[in-house]
Amino acid sequence: MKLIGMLDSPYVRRVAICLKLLKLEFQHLPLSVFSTFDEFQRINPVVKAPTLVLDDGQVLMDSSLILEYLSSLSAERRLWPVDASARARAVRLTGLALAGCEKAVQVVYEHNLRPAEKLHQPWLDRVYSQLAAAFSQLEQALREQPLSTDPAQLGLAEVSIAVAWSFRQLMTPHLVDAADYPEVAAYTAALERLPVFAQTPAV
Ligand SMILES: N[C@@H](CCC(=O)N[C@@H](CS)C(=O)NCC(=O)O)C(=O)O
Repeated sequence: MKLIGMLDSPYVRRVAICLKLLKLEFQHLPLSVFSTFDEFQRINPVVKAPTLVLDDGQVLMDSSLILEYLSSLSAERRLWPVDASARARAVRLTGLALAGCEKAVQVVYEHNLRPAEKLHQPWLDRVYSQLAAAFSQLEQALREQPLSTDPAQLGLAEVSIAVAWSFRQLMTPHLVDAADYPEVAAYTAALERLPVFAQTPAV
């Protein structure tokens, strides 16, 4: 299997970390959807990161779908809790983390890809408020019920929260005051110290 995309993408990074948690062999090709667009396009004409190229040549995209596929390959390690109510919570937290990623990406694209005179402030304000809401909900959820930092217990919710917060910190540090999200920040810092995270760095 080949994972295509750069680890500064939270979507690529969460797939890379989960591949390691699932102990699946893969090769990583850190192509950029921007600076190496043509090379990326030759592998996946749609140019979406992450892209996963299977050994039989099939090209998968979308981190959630890729992770669903990868989960089916591992009998011993699960990325979601088995218990229905724990699973619902994990799905909820993962959705919040992914919304946080999506909104941070939108801010980056709005500032980096659109000419400054074409910035649409009402749209950006909406995105900022959605970004803050996603992390506020995560903060409250972690305050009510902490998540495990045991590497053996990590699943998609845990990985996605830490990856999302690190990405937001990296890309939009000016937008959110980390001091307002102490639980999310501390939880992320704890996971970033684990070997599987440290060996899969965003930068
Ligand atoms: N929902 C998708 C989002 C993936 C995504 O938007 N990736 C960005 C890189 S962070 C990308 O491919 N951008 C190029 C584009 O959308 O044209 C997923 O979970 O994989």
